[in-house]
Amino acid sequence: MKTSRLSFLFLIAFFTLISSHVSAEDGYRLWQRYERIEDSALLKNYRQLLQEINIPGSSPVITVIKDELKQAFTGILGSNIPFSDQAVKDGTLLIGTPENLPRNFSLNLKKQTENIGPEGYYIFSGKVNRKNVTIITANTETGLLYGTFHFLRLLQTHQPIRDLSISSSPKIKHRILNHWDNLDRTVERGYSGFSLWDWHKLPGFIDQRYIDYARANASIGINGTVLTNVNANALVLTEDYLLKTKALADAFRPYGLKVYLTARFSAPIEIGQLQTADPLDPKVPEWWKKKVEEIYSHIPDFGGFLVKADSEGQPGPHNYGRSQAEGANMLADALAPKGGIVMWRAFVYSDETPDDRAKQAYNEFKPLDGKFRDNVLVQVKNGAIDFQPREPFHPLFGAMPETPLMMEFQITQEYLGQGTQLVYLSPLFKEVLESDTYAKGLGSTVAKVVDGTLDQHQLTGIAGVSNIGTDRNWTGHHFGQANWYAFGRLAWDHQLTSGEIAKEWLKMTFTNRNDFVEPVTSLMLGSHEAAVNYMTPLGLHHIMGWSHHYGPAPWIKDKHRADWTSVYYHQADEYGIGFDRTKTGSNAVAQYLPPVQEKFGNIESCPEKYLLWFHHVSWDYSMESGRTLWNELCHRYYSGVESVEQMQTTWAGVREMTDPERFRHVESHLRIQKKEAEWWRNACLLYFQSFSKRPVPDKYPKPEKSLEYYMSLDPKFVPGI
Ligand code: BDP
Repeated sequence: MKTSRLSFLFLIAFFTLISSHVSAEDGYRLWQRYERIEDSALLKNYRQLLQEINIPGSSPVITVIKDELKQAFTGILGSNIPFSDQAVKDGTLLIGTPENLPRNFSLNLKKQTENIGPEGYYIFSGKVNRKNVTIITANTETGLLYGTFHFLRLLQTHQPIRDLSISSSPKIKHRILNHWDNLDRTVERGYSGFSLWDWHKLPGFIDQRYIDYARANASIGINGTVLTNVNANALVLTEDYLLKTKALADAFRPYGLKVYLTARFSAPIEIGQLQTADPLDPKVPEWWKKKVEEIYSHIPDFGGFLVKADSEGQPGPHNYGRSQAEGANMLADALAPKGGIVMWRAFVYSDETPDDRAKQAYNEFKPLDGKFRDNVLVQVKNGAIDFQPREPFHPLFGAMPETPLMMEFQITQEYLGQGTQLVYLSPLFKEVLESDTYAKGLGSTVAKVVDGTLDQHQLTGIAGVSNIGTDRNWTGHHFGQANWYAFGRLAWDHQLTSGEIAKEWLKMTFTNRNDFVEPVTSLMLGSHEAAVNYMTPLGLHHIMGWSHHYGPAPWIKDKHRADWTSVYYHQADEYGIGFDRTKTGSNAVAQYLPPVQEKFGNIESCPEKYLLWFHHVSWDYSMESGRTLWNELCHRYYSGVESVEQMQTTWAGVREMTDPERFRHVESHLRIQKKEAEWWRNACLLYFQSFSKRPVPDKYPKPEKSLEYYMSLDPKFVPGI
């Protein structure tokens, strides 16, 4: 008796151990975990409506769809659903283009697919020919893939799937990740390990990671990937590397993911033995034409080039006295016959700092409006300086109606807490997209510039600088995944709200439990504002650590170029703080259209979140809250830290609903975030106090250490440089 009882207990312990191991969560599966539904009524309902799958065809894309469904249904419903090409019956899930679906089930679908373009889809469920069916249809197989992922999202988030009639197509054509990955696998501004691309083992070895990366992108509609750093290495355009690139392109193709490369402007010299890279020297365009032909001979659907020129040491047309348009058009002409595009970055500013850095891109590009070829997009960062925690929208949006402008966001959190902080970026993305340029009167939002509706552009694009690396959970911080996810979802439909996106992501990534989703959604929604408060409140910017940009360093000065120092940007003195960009200062504000100019240019109407971006303001200036500027600054820095404490409390409250592995990971990162937030607050307030000469209000705890202490901190080996 005793022995069998003991062995029984042992067995129980053993299985508990095994099952806890099986359910260990390391974040690898992202939002594609396909967890089993526990609610038996819901499960029954889904099973009833999904009894077999009918998908005509066997192409690579169809195979991908089938594999995904198998994996998803086995997970979500606990058992696979059989594929069948027999007569349609109740509970059949039909997936196909109108031409491929069984005849009497495709009749009305032609109409539904008329206006959804090549990537859109239509999902229907209900009675057709007296059968209860679900139909996913689209004009192309890629559309079917996107529709399938939408349908799976409904199941993953426990939505009803009866009586569906969902039509969706992307608002923006090119939805692209920019990897700042080097050929040696380091990642510029990467905080999640090394580059995914194992160039050394390519083309021979196709890592399963490539496939899972492509799946994840397809599930959110990302359809392009620039594999290499904008600070480019010409070697990637040599035959060896093109064969490696081809292997990646082949792996990604069934997922609708196109491959692009960065083109180093001086490549004709570096790998082509030419003496010059001058776009007007006939040998140079000729070289690019041949290079492009070579690329397309390997990769027939190659997407095109992304170019950083004349910026931060990168070569460009300026080296030959040529314009940005002359440079871009040369590459565009080479790519045009093959259908490729050029994404030419507007992040151009001089080494000599002749003018406010915020003004330079506009000054350079605005006069070139209308001078670019039809297959050129000018890729503009969301703000005029550089991916700061908060920036007013870039004045080029709304200023170049003849040129398609592509949005560039930074998903990797170079200036927003890097790999250690939870900062949900959707509110930042939305704030920029919803900003009104007034280019064509009220309602001319940045989103409408980017999606082409404001100026009737067909060629449209949006780019996000990737935060993905070899870390097991892809993004270092588990919540970094949410930023990749949110970028993709907004690229598809910028009208989604940050809350909707957060909820979807949380449900699929963690759990559908309301008592988890609700509090953690608010945690996420407040996290960007919190970071702005403890880093750069009220329009402050670029006061972070020298070169690595980690932690606070508002004291940085006397470097070889003024616009890489902090004092250049905050301009603190005994009178006050802030960069005067009005008429009395650099007048950068004049680059906006009049209604925006007036709003930002007037200290009374300038939104306080941008106050110190545009104005040099007295320490005693009276703020909306009734506090003086100095006291408001103190208030913001302290409330930023308090918000992080609140985030910690919220997270502690969901322990029971989270798996221990990810719970602890996030918990410890929040602890780091709290320390870093305090570091920011203390360092900045003590430093600015040396100008303001005003006390930190008594109600706040005093910083424990001195300004000298904070100034002496010098973190070494910060990742991502
Ligand atoms: C800056 C980064 C730098 C990038 C540059 C760019 O610090 O590493 O090369 O942006 O976008 O913010 O080109």
